[in-house]
Amino acid sequence: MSTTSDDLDLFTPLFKYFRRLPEINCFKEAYSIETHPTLFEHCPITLTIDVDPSLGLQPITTWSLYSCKFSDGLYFLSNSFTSAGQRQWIDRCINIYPRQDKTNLGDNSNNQHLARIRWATLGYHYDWTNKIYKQGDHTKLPNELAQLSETIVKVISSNTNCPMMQPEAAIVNYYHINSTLCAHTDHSEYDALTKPLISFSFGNSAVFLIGGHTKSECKPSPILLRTGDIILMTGASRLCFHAIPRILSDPLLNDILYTNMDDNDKVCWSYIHDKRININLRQVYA
Ligand SMILES: O=C(O)CCC(=O)C(=O)O
Repeated sequence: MSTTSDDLDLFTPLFKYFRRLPEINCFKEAYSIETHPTLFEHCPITLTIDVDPSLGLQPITTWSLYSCKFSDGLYFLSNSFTSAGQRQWIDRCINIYPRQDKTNLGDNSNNQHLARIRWATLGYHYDWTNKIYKQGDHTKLPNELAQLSETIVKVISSNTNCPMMQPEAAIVNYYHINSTLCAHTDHSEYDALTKPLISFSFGNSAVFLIGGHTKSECKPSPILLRTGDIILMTGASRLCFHAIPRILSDPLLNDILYTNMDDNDKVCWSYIHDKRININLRQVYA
């Protein structure tokens, strides 16, 4: 049987390539402002708003916002969290968000399964089998998470053509060093697909691949995501295939996050030192 260009999967080969590439080369080849500055366009931030100190953010004047030239509608934001702020989000992802029954392991109310938690959902819970959200399957989205994403989207929207969004559902992904996330699109959000999706990275680094609307549309681009980085998918990029082929052990993680540890920080460090946590938020209904 002949292969047409429609069948040509340009995504999987790059996924496999980064899966096997030596770690040091992943750090060099995945796009970052340091290694591939010409692929990012700096977007000046002009909006100044008061940011709630409990969100763990730096003053907005220190944030660095870029549009990604390789994926239409994709934004990359760095320098927005303080170290203490990141520790606080990691703490919530370890000690609060997984203590419920909407996790890959079901009930985790005593956090007895933390080491094996792969995901937890908050707000409207995603039904992974049927790939839908249900109106009735909802718990309150934690206020601080809603406030964090609203603040970031407000700032980005004021400087770009990204629309505002109402955060209604969150997925917290927990990655071990050998974990991957297969290529997928996020298209279950009913009529809210024109609204941005916002995604936060904490802990070890990752290679994030973003391709086209089909796996054959274009070769995916690899982005390096480090602790505290934020990406926002809007416009064309909102419905693009994306994946995590690789988690990378960040040699600077301890220095960046945990120089002076209290007892609770020690507990968090013992979890995160070989993990990555991603929190992503979406609007589900219009
Ligand atoms: O971990 C990430 O950065 C990506 C997560 C993701 O794509 C998802 O949960 O749909």
